[in-house]
Amino acid sequence: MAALPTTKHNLSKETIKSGVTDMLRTAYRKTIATATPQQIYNALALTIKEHVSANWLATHEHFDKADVKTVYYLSMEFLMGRFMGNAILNMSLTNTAQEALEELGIDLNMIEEAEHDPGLGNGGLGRLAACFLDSLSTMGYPAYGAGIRYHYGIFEQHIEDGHQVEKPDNWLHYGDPWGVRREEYAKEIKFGGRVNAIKDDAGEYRFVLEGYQCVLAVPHDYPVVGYNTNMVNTLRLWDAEPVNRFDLQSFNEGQYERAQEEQNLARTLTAVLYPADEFLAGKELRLRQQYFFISATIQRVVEQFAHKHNHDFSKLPQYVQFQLNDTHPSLAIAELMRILIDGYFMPWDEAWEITRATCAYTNHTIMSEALEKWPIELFSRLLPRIYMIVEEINRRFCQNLIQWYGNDPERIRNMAICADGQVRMAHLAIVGSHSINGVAEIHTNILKEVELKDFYEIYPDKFNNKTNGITQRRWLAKCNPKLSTLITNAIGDGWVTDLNQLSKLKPLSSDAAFADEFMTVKQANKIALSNHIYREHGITVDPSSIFDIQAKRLHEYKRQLMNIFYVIDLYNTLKLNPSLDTQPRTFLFAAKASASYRRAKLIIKLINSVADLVNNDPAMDGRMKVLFLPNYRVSMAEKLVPAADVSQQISTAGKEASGTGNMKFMLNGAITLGTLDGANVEIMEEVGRDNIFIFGMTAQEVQALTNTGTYAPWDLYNMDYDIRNILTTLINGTLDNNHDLFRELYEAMLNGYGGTRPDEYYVLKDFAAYKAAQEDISTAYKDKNRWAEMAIHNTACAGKFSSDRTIRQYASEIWNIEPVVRV
Ligand code: 26Q
Repeated sequence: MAALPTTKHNLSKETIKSGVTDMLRTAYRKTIATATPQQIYNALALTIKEHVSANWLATHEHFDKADVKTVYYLSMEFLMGRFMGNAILNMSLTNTAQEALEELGIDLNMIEEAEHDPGLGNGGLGRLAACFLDSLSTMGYPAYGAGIRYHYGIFEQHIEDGHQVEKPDNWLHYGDPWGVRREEYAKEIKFGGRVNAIKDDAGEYRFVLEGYQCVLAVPHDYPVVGYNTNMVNTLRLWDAEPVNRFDLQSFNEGQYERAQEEQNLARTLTAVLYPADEFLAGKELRLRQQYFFISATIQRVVEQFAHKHNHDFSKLPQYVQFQLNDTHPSLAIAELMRILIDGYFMPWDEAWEITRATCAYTNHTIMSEALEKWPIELFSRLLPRIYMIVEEINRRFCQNLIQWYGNDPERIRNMAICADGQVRMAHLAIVGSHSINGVAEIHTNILKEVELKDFYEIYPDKFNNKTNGITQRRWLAKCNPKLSTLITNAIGDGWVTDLNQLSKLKPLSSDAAFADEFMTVKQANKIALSNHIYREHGITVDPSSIFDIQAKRLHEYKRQLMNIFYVIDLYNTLKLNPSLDTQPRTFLFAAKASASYRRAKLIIKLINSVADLVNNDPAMDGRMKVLFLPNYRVSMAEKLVPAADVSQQISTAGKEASGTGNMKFMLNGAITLGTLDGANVEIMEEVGRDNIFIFGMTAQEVQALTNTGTYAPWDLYNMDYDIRNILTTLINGTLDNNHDLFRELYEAMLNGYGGTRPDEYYVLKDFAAYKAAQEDISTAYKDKNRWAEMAIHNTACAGKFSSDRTIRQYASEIWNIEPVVRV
């Protein structure tokens, strides 16, 4: 395969300086002295983008010439985090940029902080997509990310009187320096209407949509700069625009209302990201969003392929792979069928074979609430031709089932794509893909053995595991420069592109001098976080206390409730026994709750009420502090991760598909306090049982207990003094004046409330084990040498969790794609 042309990153200090000053003058009529940090940020970003653009162009010219196989990562979410610092790091421009700005009298860090953190995702699934793009570029795989250019990202979380309040996140407000609008590739997307069947000359039926609504999908391209490579991939985010700014024809035909409708559709379609994760909000607009970016992407890919390969679509799977990030993009299967059949008159069987060989599906959850199902009424009204195709896929699939199993109506109803008045997107994704993967060993096993058992039986070869990973460029090199430098001084910088090299640190975990330096870095990071917290919230935290962090979306299965219960327990204990010798702790929480998830929001209020109680009690000074840090996002994670001593990964076993925060914390030398769930299991395998705090029921035990239906939290209440005391604190006025605010949580634990089973996520069941593990941690922390050894060992064992490893496995085991040669 032809090599990528060499284009060196030769941006000089002087070029950066003149670029910034010129840009400030042209764009804002400002000088360095008078420009705002935002303006300087934009000027610097544009300067760097201009430089990136040369490589970006060259990369795509090369792709075109060499006719490379390309992977399209289809995702409703890309949680990219700030662009600029990452681009600077990956292009090895950190020193140059720092010096250039210094000579202009500006601090680069301050300018980096001026970049709005684009929140085009909810949590793990969106951030995984971003890590994958970084790895794809760094390792030289031709790839596109394809998604939606939401005008408003995940809401800004404010805390008012302890409650979560959502405010719009207008990330485009100060401009969009990294995006390139590419009108020339715009595509029309059709909704609604009627399908007309017309017989063609050969007597074949052709299906034509009439009376539809139409919007224009316009791509905005963002560069994905890899580390130390001249290859630049593309994140293509589609934005909606009216087909005709003012539809004269419709106006003249008296269809003014239709034109108005289309204007409104365009405005609302890409307005907001749905702020729900693992929590179904089955709204029409979401289905529209899905079809919008899928249809645009597939249309463009097929058109480009047809042009290049002379319409020989049998080769499509050899050149194109679509990876579906959960079921959200699974309309891709039906849309590809539609285009091949209606657009290129391909027979069904041929189109089906090509489609299946081109699509692959990743499952990210076993929470049944998150499984996407659409009412047939809605689906067929909004996407009538797509529905016909889905129906036909379903009909043929059910026919096969009858062949394989005989007439077993129960089984067929369970496995069908269309049943009970709904379209089940997971079933469509499974049937229409050549690969189905889970995101950690235990998760994939649960899919095979429980959740998707029936499908595994008929398609055993399609199922495979791809344990998640994270990019060490953002999650160590960028966010923790002090630790990076220490590691590089010890073992060289090979780890930046080969994380397994961290294992060279293993012997150093018992080296006193290295351990000292390692813990000095940790301490410095804790001080930096403390200073940040003081600046933002006026609260002082003690950097010598244990920094115990749980940062992730708020969900009952993640059990933030268990964490805050332990805080209440510790408070109760210290009140009763003030002279108790405990290790000072700072409990840090950060989490957004889905806007419509009432109980999750109540848990946030509870955390804040407990924080008020504890932090305002002078008896707790120097003993414990509790903080809820508002508006968790990628840029906040970058501050928390380097400063953590303890990483809380405490989901009910069997519920967290993988988790990726667990990997970020471990990489930065935090010790995991966790259940045997998701990737925690594999973290334990890597670090060994002595370097992690594991507690609680296993997934099998949870499954078994759930199946017996005998779990009775009242027994625990009656037998366990701690539990009784904690639950009483919820309702006795200690935390709120009206006594009833947290009654729902009390009821949910003991009796079930609002349709949930009593203590559905086994918080009380696992509590004693959790408390014991927390006490083990306090004891362990006292032995500074042992703790340092554990911390270093965790970093040293993080090699497996690089997204580079994950992507290499996707590339060889699912996509069958080779990297472009690097020069
Ligand atoms: C579905 C329907 C309607 C509206 C929203 C949704 C929706 C949106 C987002 C459903 C799920 C999500 C996000 C899921 C997610 O982030 N899952 C996480 O994926 C990570 C990456 O694989 C795993 O590490 C986590 O364990 C998993 O929870």
